[in-house]
Amino acid sequence: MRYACNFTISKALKFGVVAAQGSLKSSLNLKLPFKPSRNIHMENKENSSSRGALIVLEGLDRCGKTSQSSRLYKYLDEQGYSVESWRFPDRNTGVGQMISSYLANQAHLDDHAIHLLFSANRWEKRMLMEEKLRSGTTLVVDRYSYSGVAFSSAKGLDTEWCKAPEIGLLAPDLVVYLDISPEKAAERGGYGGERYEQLEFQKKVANSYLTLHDSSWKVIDATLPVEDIEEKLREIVLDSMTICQKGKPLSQLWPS
Ligand code: NYM
Ligand code: MG
Repeated sequence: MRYACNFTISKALKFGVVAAQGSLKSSLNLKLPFKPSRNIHMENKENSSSRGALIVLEGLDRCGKTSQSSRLYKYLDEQGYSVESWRFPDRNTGVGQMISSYLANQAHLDDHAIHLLFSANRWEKRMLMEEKLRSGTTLVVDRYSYSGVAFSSAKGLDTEWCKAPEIGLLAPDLVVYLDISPEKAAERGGYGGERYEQLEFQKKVANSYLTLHDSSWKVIDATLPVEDIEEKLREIVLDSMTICQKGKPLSQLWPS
């Protein structure tokens, strides 16, 4: 059976093109020819709720998320923005190490148990995440709750059950789904020996992802040349960062 995800997502959801924003440095130069005094900054209400953006990249294994995340991080950093590159699972914590050995097939866990560990791995970073965003740092995050639900529900777990432990985590300002068919992703090679890195399973994950789209999602065709993806990504990310900088309130999963 021909896999329909690539067609459905890429063509059905039109990519929202936004005008590229200038760098933070240059926009500051434009708006503020003088150095603002501390008082002006404190009195400006809009400025006080200004924050960084929570940007999430999602997609199948081998869709190019990790390299696009690092290219995006490098670009934003070079432009002078306060930005950090994060990823889930975060394998550096105790919980992350349990997840890592599960993925490496060294530990065997009940599907529900590993789902909750992936979720706990996000919860243990939630407070830090909020602090970073409120302090004005933009986070570029490689996988988040959507991976959690897509991969676990692809095993047959109930979607609503999978979503429950994610409720209350910070909602991303932007989710970029790098859209590739499972067959094309598999052709790229480089599936390691990790659990889940199999074509038949990735087909199920792709279908699960389809049910998760919400208003924070944008889809980019992951089969485009790397530079084209990078350019589209920058445009939508800068747009999202501008909105957050103006004082968009933080919200929580799951958005309606
Ligand atoms: N994964 C990732 C999950 O099953 N649930 C989650 O919550 C997250 C964040 O881990 N195949 C799966 C998806 C991947 C695997 O991630 C490892 P990565 O980005 O390939 O290192
Ligand atoms: Mg992977």
